[in-house]
Amino acid sequence: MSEIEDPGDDLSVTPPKRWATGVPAVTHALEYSLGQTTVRRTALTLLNINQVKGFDCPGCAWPEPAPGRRHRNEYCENGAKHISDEATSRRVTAEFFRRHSIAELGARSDYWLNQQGRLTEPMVKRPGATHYEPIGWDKAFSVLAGELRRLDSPDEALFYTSGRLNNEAAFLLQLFARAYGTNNLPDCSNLCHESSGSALQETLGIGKGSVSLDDIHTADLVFVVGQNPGTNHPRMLTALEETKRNGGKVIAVNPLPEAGLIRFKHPQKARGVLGRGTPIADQFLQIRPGGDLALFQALNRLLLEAEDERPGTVLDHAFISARTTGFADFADHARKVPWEDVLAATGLTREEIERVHDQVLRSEKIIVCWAMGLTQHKHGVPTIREVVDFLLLRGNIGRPGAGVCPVRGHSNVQGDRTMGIWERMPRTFLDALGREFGFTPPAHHGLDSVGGIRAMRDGTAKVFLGVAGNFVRATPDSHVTEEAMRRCRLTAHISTKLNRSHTVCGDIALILPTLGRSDRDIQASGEQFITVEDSMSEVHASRGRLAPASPHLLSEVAIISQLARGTLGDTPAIPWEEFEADYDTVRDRIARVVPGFENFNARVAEPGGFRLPNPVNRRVFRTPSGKAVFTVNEFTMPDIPEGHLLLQTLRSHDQWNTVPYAMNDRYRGVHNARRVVLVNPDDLAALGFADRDRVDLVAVWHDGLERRAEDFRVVAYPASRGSAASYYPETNVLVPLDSVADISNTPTSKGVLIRMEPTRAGTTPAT
Ligand SMILES: Nc1nc2c(c(=O)[nH]1)N[C@H]1C(S)=C(S)[C@@H](COP(=O)(O)OP(=O)(O)OC[C@H]3O[C@@H](n4cnc5c(=O)[nH]c(N)nc54)[C@H](O)[C@@H]3O)O[C@H]1N2
Ligand SMILES: Nc1nc2c(c(=O)[nH]1)N[C@H]1C(S)=C(S)[C@@H](COP(=O)(O)OP(=O)(O)OC[C@H]3O[C@@H](n4cnc5c(=O)[nH]c(N)nc54)[C@H](O)[C@@H]3O)O[C@H]1N2
Ligand code: SF4
Ligand SMILES: [Mo]
Repeated sequence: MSEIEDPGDDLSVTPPKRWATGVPAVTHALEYSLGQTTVRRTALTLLNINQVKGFDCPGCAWPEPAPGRRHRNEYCENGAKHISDEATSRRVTAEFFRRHSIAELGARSDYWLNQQGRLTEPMVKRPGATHYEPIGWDKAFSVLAGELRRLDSPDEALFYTSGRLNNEAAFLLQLFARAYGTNNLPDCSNLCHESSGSALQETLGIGKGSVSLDDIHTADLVFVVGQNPGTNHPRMLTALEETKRNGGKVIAVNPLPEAGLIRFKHPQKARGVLGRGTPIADQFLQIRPGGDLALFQALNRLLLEAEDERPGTVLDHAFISARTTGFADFADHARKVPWEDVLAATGLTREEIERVHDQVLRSEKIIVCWAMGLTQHKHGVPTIREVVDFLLLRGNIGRPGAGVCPVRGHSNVQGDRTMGIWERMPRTFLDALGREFGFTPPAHHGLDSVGGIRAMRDGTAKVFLGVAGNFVRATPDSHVTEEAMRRCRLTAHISTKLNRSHTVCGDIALILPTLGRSDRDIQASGEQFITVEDSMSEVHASRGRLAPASPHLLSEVAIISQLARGTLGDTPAIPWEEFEADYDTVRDRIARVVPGFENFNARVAEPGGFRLPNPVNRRVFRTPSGKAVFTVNEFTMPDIPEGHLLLQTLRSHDQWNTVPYAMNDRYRGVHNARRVVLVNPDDLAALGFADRDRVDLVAVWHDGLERRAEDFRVVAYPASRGSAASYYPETNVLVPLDSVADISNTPTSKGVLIRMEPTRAGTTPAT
């Protein structure tokens, strides 16, 4: 294993890749694994990932094929990197914290912090201290429980989770928060697919996707909008390859010509490795940032006009009249969408859009997939509602090969929501929970992620517990957020690895280290497994297979159960000890509280688990009217004044959310640097900049605060005009806390208005 250093900045650029995966991907994954641990542990890890008796990949939420159809190596390059990052042999010990002050750790890069390895024992920072010091588990729980009990109101506490958390721990966490008395359960979904949830709940009556892997395989046409699957959901390319083999078409919509959207080389098949690979997108629409609402409005207008010309042949009238409401108002509005505005907003030509329309007319079964390129814009919710309008028009909802597919991020982000991690769970859920455990859950809504930051900033939230995430790096307006966290009485994190959030402390701070997905979990009743739900509502078991990173680690279920006992005292109707001893008993309760989980333990014991029912697939819509809802969405033109660009903050190929694994973005050809901004050469010329210039990125926002990200290198890149792209979390300083999507309150991480200035920074590059 090599020595770890803070990465320097030594930018080199090669042409963007035209295809994703193939042999280099396999090599890169192995290189990363072997840099972290031994050959034996690498082999053991990789043999168990995504296998029926192994553990679920802790990467993204893309589903595995049915058990009989799984490949021996059912994982991708990035999945292998995620799991090696967890299975690393490096360790962060008490001695490490003695050597490094918190201030010193805070000055290190995200990369360096993560590379230190797995956390090994609970640590505390006491008021006024400069260092973390070891603390026993019992003492740690009593400190945290004591602070929780001391609050004037339970609503002064925040319980943040990322979608890495498993179902059992998530169910217990929300039970604990509600039994304690608050709905303050902000999560990473607030920063991620909340716009999808909001739009789908309103229009279809359930905030989840409706399609299965088989639907993708058998669709006639799949749209991939605002998504970079080659990097972020690599095995989605295998599914799209099958769609194409079955004669289906793919249309990609993106400001960037992402490698995976163009060609795919299957890494586990000779044909893929040696050949030119499969072309993925039949048509690539290089849209202007934020132009998707206009695009789908134009497609809807074309469908209505086609129906006028050939009545009874284009729209699914039987479906529209029996199962939907709002069609007339929607149609009135859609017919009036002006073409000149559509072309300006999308940057596309009318011919390009008409070509898509022709393909739509030839396709009986259509799926639209999307991710952060839609959800993280101010008009993310209206955009997704317009996508639903588009699908409803031809009855592309609730039948095989058709539907909505919000492609989820974290491996169990969808499951955590199903388990009740949401600040606004519906009354029916709260009532069922209260009945099962003999208490009255609070009825008023809790705080989401942005609301939680405001509350800490304003001093109305005082205790923060973060589970399985990196809150200060995941959230916008880094300086504001860090200040807010520092105002807390106590900040605590249940984590596997060191990250920046551990260095931004309240008066007291705790690090509570835990088992990862790959670690064996043994409790009083024997070996345990946990469960997860993927992006397509498949629920299955996951069993850790490796020796735990340290003998002092507790599982997340154990930590939450012990904390709950410490805080709430004896709660006869909530048997925390039993839950900790045997996770089957947690699942028995989930079965009684959460619809769709009846007989949970028996069903999850089946190889591959089971799929949760989605009423939309029976064309049952749980909206107030009982019907799917057409919506009227005001046309929005992203406003980019002259001299400015709309910046999107996105992921490089070599990072997992807030954690860079390497300083590269391999497919985009960016090497050894992360402080770069990708801009179209024509925009650069118009703005008076040149490739490799050093610039500051300055956000334009109406509160008068200057938000500046210093010393970035410009890279001339084939991005759509008016757009700029740069990596998160380095650019989170630029996203104003109050710049959020309408309705969903999701930070507008893909729509930050900026200007570039020659850098003010000295000649030494920042890390
Ligand atoms: N390797 C790896 N895998 C991951 C993650 C990771 O960090 N690393 N993170 C996981 C998580 S939590 C999530 S949520 C997902 C995220 O998955 P993605 O949504 O694919 O992630 P981003 O990198 O944010 O990329 C956004 C994509 O949308 C495009 N885009 C930006 N703005 C627009 C727009 O206005 N219109 C359109 N049409 N496109 C736009 C960008 O060019 C980019 O291709 O990935 C998950 N998987
Ligand atoms: N500017 C900008 N900001 C964004 C985004 C963006 O596109 N642009 N994307 C947003 C999105 S989509 C998301 S989902 C969030 C992600 O935000 P988070 O989910 O909060 O962040 P992660 O980087 O996934 O969290 C990494 C940490 O999780 C811990 N961890 C890993 N595995 C485990 C485990 O098994 N158990 C426990 N207890 N801890 C574990 C490790 O300590 C690690 O350091 O960021 C959001 N922020
Ligand atoms: S596609 Fe996602 S879940 Fe599957 S192996 Fe890759 S990272 Fe893991
Ligand atoms: Mo996400």
